[in-house]
Amino acid sequence: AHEFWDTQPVQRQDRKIAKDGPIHPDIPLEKVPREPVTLPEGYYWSEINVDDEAQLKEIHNLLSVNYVEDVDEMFRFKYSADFLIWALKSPGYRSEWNIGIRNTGNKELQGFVSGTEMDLRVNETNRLKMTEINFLCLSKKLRKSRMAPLLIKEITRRTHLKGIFQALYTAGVRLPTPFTICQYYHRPLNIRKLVDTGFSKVPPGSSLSALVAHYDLKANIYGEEKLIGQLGGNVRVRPMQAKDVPQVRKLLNRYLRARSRMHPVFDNDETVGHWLLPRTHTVYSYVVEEIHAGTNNPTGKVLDMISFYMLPSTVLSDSKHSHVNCAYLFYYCVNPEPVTVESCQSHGIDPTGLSKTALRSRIKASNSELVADRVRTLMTYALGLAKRDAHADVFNCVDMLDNNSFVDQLRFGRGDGFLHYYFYNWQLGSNSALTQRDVGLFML
Ligand code: EN5
Repeated sequence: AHEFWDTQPVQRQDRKIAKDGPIHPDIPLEKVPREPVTLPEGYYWSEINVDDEAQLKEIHNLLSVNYVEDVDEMFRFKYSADFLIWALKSPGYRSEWNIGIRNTGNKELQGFVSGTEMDLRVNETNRLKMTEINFLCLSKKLRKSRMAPLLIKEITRRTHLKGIFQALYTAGVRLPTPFTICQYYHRPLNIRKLVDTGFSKVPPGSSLSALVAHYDLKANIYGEEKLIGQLGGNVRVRPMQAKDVPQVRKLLNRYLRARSRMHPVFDNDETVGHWLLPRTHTVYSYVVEEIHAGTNNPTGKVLDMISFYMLPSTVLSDSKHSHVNCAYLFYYCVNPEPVTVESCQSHGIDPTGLSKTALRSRIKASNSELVADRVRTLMTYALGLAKRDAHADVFNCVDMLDNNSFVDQLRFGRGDGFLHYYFYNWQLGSNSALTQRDVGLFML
């Protein structure tokens, strides 16, 4: 039993539900409490102004010392101050959703939680406004104080005040009740350092030099020229620019809708620009653009996009390295020329004798393969780019979306961590459960 979660509108493990929907109805504004949740004696609520460098540093410090660790307490997430600006100041952000708890005595920041409004599609039919909850953190000395529920109740109240009644969050720990559980995968880029810090082990019967060879990004992975053929000849890869935003927005929305059943809907260019335009040491994004055959001149058409963000982990054990520099796969989209009834023969499908439905399902399967191939090619680039441009030691992802199509061939290995996805006040019908592959939403 969970003292707190059992009182909250979250999906129950054992209950069968006919269809997707809220657990409690919307609450009229006049029924939402005007006063903040009561804190224990000696603490007070404090809205954090991220524009103020000093306050930003306070969040950065709180998280650096107290935020998420792996099960063995060997590594701890270390979000940079620039990263937090990116995460906490997206277009339309509300300062009152960056909530701190301070000590009355020394005014020190002891707890934090943030909310970001987003537009989500879940299972085709439902478009929902949700609050994405992140960076829930209490200082270690308050860990047993039962104050996390107070942070959650207060961000819930402030969300209700804005007429939003659903939320989305992820956690490494299992709570009541995840709608899907993803596993982490890791692709070493600097295996010596990973072994030095204990992030990676040399398996029995192997050796460091064998691992170095195994994880070497060969010229045909790292170098650009040789890969161009794989992407189809007349293309090149370059960092994403502001002028690409409108095209990327369309392609990304289309890809997420086609390939997943739970994903954000990007309805304006400003938001896409915020999340995807490159920021040194924080987010790296690249587009595959078409070039005129035999020249180096772009046609102006963007075909694919790939991005990753940088989130180092502090090494908590004794090591000559203080940090592991981790790249995390972020939004991507591929758009291969689709197979159609007209073009199916050139893709090895013989339509003669096939029923309409049989043909349609062959074409669908063939399109999935095209997508998988192209995702794999794109990720090959991403590994090299993460190493070259961001000096990443390891490239991480979870087994969501189309990620199963590359992890084995590109030599990712399973990590010991899991990412649980949760809704607040939204439950899924028994016939519309979501698997890892259905997830098209990346969290920071
Ligand atoms: C915020 N909204 O457990 C919620 N990380 O596997 C965030 N393991 O790094 C929730 N234990 O497996 C975050 N190396 C949840 C994740 C919390 C952090 C976490 C895991 C993910 C992790 C590493 C280090 C393990 C250290 C010992 C790991 C193995 C890598 C190896 C490379 C070669 C191929 C096999 C795997």
